[in-house]
Amino acid sequence: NLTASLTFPEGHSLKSLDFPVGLFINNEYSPASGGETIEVRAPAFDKVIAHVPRGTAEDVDRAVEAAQKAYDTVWGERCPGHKRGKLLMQLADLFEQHVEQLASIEALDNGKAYNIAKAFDVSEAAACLRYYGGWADKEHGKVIEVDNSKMAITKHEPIGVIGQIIPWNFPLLMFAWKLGPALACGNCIVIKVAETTPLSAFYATQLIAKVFPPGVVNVVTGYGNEVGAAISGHMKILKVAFTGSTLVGRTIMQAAAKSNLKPVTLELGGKSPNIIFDDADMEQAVSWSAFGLFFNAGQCCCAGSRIFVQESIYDEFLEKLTAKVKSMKVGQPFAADSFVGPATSKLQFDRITAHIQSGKDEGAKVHVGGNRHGDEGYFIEPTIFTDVTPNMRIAQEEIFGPVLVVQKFKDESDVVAKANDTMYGLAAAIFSRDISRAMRIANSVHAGTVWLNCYNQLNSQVPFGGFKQSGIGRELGSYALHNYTAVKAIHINLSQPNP
Ligand code: TXE
Repeated sequence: NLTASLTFPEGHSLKSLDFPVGLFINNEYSPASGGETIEVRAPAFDKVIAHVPRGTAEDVDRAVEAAQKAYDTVWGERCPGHKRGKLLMQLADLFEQHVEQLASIEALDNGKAYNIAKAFDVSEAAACLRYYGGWADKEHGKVIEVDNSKMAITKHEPIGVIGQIIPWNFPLLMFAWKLGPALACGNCIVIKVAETTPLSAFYATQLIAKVFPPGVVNVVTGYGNEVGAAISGHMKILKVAFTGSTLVGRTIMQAAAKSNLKPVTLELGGKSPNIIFDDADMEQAVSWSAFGLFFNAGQCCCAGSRIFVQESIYDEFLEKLTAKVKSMKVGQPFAADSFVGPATSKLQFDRITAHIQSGKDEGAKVHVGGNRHGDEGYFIEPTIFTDVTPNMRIAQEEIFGPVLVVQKFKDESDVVAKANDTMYGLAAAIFSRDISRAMRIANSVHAGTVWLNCYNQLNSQVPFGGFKQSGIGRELGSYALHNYTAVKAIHINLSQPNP
């Protein structure tokens, strides 16, 4: 049965939704070659809501063939940039027209609040596609002056068939971040969505089929060590882009090296420092800091999971942060005022609770929370740890849940050393009214993104990616286009005789 039939809780504007969930190859749906399926669960209710194909290496081969055929016949340089751009913008429009359906699926499948999925995930996904639609006819090469007897030019060509692998924390948004630049540059795609949250992408394939020729975008669902491994080790996939754990990022790079040396971009984990100086606007710093960690229940790669507060304001900040965190509503995705949703899967719930236990065992103090919330679904109480030392697991490892670690610092050099004491380098934030101080720290922290007096700000126009073990390459902005173009240099002899 290649259909998902979702029903939504009473009171929600949408009652039910049916849509296809087969492997999406050549704009058609099919079961997995092995005939097996994977259960998809709603984490807020802990119940099975759909079954999707458990794709195989053979299915990836079929998707690659479809993508190659589309690339050789209708896409790549055969479809001019302005036309590719128009199609991307049409898809953006369709995302917006289907915002209610897409956000409802996201809320059920991932557990995030419907209102947030609508205002953020789906809107930003559409904005991203539209932004890259604008780039599709603007990624030009150069004319390079050498001497009068010859001319050299560069062309920015598409790479060909590319592979992409995405996680479950922002299922539709990550899908758009990957599709946008790759399609704008003229590549064909084989993408694996996360096995836990595949449904919004499946709904989106119906919209893709309305806009793009068959084979341009192919979606293969399945497990990482099956479909993901087949993509990253494929001889005919010429580039792979991945978002997920640092551990799997390493595996992807090894598979790329062992197969055809395909270039790799990786957007991996983080343990991002959020630094509060004594001259910060206290109310704003508290509010952004709570948002910086608890947004998406802490399941953000750039989550501000290590807060450093200057000694003299530590007590006041902690008191206000505690009040703010206690006021955040933990709840069902379809309740209007929910802010903190559940962990997206049982596996993640178990990983987060194990981290909380390790904090308790290693002697940190649970200042707020620290337990499961309720008895239905994978909810965890928003948690703050204090009395943390830098070597504790909760201070070093990415928890990827609603768990915050608050520490004190003395002065600028102390906090820079503490902030950089991590293998990660994805993001950092600084709260201060002194722009010179804020910029000094911004220049000193090892992070691909630095927010001054705000947190979790992401725009399609602005590059995003990690230093150190947080990744390789940049997504978003014009920077992401470099991941998806092959530069060709052409030398034209005008009058130079062979000596
Ligand atoms: O990640 P995985 P998981 C971090 C976060 C989280 C931890 C584990 O700390 O707690 O990772 O989450 C596919 N070859 N992030 O286990 O396994 C997998 O099917 C190819 C941070 O979910 O990395 C899925 O599609 N692919 C992060 C995707 O990789 C493989 C977002 C991500 O899953 C594979 C998610 C393999 N061998 C987790 N194994 C971020 N940067 O935002 C798995 N996959």
